[in-house]
Amino acid sequence: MKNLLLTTSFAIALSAPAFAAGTHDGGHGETKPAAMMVGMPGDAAKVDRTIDVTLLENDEGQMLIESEPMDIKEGETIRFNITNKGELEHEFVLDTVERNAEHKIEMAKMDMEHDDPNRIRLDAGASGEVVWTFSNSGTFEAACLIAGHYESGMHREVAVGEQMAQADVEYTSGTIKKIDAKAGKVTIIHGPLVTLDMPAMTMVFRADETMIANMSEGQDIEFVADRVKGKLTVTQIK
Ligand SMILES: [Cu+2]
Repeated sequence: MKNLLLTTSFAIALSAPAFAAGTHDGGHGETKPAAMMVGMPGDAAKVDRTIDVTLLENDEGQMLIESEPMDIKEGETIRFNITNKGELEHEFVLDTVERNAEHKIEMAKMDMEHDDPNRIRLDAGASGEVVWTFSNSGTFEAACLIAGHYESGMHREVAVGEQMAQADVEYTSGTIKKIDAKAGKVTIIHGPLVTLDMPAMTMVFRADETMIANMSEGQDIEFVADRVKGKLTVTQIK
């Protein structure tokens, strides 16, 4: 019955891109969102990037999930490339901290081997992958819920941040003093560049052809500048 419910919920999630909410009775008796809080199974053909993960025990008796920081942007699809370099069997489960805590209690009572898309169980030396789309921002968790492993250190924060909205970009106002199209340079009398920690002044920036084509000397602009390959560059203009 559980598999049937999961299949149904994923079909709904896949057929409706704007799918937001909806609940059904999960296999463990609690009410579970059809698409989980932590996100939904990702499309392996549309992976944004890969995070390598190592599961292992160390000499100090700790059990660890090692990887680069799991800082993810909302909407990103990640391939977790997971290798169990330990001597014991381990899991990699993506979920909310709360749900991991609930499942950990159940796992302590009875070791269950799940076959859900948000988790994988690996024998010592084995590797595998979880492809996951993080559709909601928030703080989630990667963990191993085999009895005692979480307590020995097998959990790691998964931070999913909101996509930087256009409104969050700091535009600075300026006046174009001079354009050198050939050199790809533009001189701008500008206000403080907050993100670059620079006061108001007149400075030469790099800009690409397309950007320069839309500029004229004496024009008042709103722009965003950043360091690109070490050079101050106009990256956006309006
Ligand atoms: Cu483990």
